[in-house]
Amino acid sequence: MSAWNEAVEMFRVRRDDGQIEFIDNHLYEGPVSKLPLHVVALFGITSGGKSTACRFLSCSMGVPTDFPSSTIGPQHEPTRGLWGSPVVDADGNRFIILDIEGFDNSEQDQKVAEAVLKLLALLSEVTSVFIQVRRTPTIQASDLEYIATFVSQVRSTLLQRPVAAKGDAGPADNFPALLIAHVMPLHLKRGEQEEKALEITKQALASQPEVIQTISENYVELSRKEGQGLHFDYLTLYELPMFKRFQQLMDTAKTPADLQEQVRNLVDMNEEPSSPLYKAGAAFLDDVDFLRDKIHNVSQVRTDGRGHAITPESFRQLLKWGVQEMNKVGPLNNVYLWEKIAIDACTKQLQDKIDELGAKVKEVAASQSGGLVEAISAATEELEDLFNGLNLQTNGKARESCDKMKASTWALVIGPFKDQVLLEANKRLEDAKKREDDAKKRAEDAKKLADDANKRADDAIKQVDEARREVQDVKRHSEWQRWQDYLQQNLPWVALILLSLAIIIHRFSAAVADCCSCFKGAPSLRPLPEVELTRIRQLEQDLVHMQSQRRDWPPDAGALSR
Ligand SMILES: Nc1nc2c(ncn2[C@@H]2O[C@H](COP(=O)(O)OP(=O)(O)OP(=O)(O)O)[C@@H](O)[C@H]2O)c(=O)[nH]1
Ligand SMILES: [Mg+2]
Repeated sequence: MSAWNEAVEMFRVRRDDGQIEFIDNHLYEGPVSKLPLHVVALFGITSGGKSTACRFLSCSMGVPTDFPSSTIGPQHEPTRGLWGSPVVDADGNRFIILDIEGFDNSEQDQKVAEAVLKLLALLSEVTSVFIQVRRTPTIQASDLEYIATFVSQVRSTLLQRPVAAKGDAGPADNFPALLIAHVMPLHLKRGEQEEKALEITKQALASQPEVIQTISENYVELSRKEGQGLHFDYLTLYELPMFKRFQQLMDTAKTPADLQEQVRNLVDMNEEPSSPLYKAGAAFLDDVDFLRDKIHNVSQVRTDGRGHAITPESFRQLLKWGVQEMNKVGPLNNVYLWEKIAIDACTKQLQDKIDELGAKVKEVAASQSGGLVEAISAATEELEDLFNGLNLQTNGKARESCDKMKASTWALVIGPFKDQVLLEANKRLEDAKKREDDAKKRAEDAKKLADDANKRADDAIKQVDEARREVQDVKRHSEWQRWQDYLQQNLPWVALILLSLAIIIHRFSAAVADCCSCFKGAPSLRPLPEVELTRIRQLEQDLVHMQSQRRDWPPDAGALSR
């Protein structure tokens, strides 16, 4: 087992005026600060054995803590204020053990006693398990009155019971569990301890039912026996008979393991070696382990005013703010208390963020390189995001007041940069105007260029049309030329063919006519066939001659008529 941890002082009660001082320390920091926390608080009358129980319980839970315990007798130094162990991982959860200044301390005056009660009132909002450590020879029903009185005092004078809670607290209600750890020279077996709790409850119900009612309304139900809901559990811590030796071991043991080993070896010579009480030290340590197991069994994380699990961080908020409120006069409404705590929590987060963002903005402003407007607007947005992420109840006081705080503090941070922002904004405006003019000019130039381009394009189209037309003309011309050549080459032949045809037709028709005239009578007036033949022959000769000299075509009209 590792070395002793120092117990952490969390509250100091000023002896002169009973004011409670919150001592902010590292207890609430680190990676566990946002994880659910089980708070285990030991309370009871002074010299009851609370600090001793805390020391051994912390060893048993794995976070051995040097809770300052007092010595019996004139040197008795009582615990003052509130001390805590570091947060410990046990049974898969995180626990913190608290040792509270005892009641009825001879040095306490009324104010200090009230302050202790206030501390308990505060703790009743976050504690998962309250352990009343008592050291009386017996326990009776009337002994419960003490716890009931304390609870009712807390509820009636300091902290109102949540309005939502009605009747007995059920097993899962947001209330603490109550264990009574009775330091006595009796070592009860496990079953016997539960029997004892039932017996005490039955006795109390018969004689003082209002006491049981108060306890049932303010502590969760832990079990049900014979139809009776038990709102506390009872167990014993074996009271070692060898006071001096025990205290000596606590004062001198080098390490927690060393202490546990030596305590385990403590034997009670007055007991028979066969008796379980012979091994007194082992019986005591066994009881402490049983107390630890009970804690693991009954402990459930409490929730804050918004229904969120208590964490080291919210625990700190409660202690810090709660104490300020408790230092004023009660009674306190617990809704109001949680509101205050929520306000403090969000105020702190906002303030941290504002400090961080303010530094960034300052840096940008100092660099004089522009961008201040963007820096401020980005920072404002980041701040808003944080605020919205706080999930404060809509229309709640906490939201309203944190919103106000945010607005006013942020205004104070960015106020000094107002002139610089204005200058930057004006310059931006001018630049923007200039840019707009430039853009306009560029647009005009572009339009002009576009017009020119359009015009050039039109011209080009025109030129293309013209060229196309020219090409067509050339094409047409060359076509015509081709025809001309063709005709020049082939026309005489065509004419010759046609002429031949005409002659053939003529000769044929003449022959037909002659034939007919033979049969019908007088010869026709047509020239004689010999004359005709001569003419045709002449014509043929002309044609042959012309073909040899194409240029003379057509031959003059006289030649043809001959
Ligand atoms: N023999 C014996 N002595 C015990 C036991 N528990 C506590 N003591 C002694 O009782 C004395 C007071 O014990 P503390 O643990 O300081 O008691 P406390 O309740 O913290 O006292 P205050 O802080 O003054 O309220 C110490 O000298 C312890 O040694 C026990 O179980 N057996
Ligand atoms: Mg003490």
